[in-house]
Amino acid sequence: MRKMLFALGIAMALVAVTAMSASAMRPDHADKKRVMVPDEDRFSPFAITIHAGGTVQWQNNDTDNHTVVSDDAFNTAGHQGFDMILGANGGTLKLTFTHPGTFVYYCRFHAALDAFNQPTAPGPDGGIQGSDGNFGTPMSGVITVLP
Ligand SMILES: [Cu+2]
Repeated sequence: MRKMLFALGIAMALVAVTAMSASAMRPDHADKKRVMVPDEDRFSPFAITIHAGGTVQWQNNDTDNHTVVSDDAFNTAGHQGFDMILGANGGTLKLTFTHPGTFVYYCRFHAALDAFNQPTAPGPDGGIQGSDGNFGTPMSGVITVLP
């Protein structure tokens, strides 16, 4: 009987440890946010805030390819040198941010950085001129990662 109780105790402890590690691997409380590219050259919303451990998914609902590029000059949230294609017609990208900081990004097809690391619109060479005569705003966004 005593042996059986000991075995039962071990089994219960194993169940408890398994349950604890499963919940640690599956942080259901972590932020999961989405940035959409509508059928035009912009990220929506422009700015989002998550907590460390959270995930952001980009989805491109435009008929053109776009990119998510983050320049190390102002990226303090990790994923240094990030430069990925966000494919047309539903393409997705997902990033998990493990520590606080800012992830400033742009689309290299529809924005560029000037000599001072300021995003600029593509202008007459690559931009599409609107009826107001402007060549749009640089396609960019920012993710703020809080502790
Ligand atoms: Cu783009």
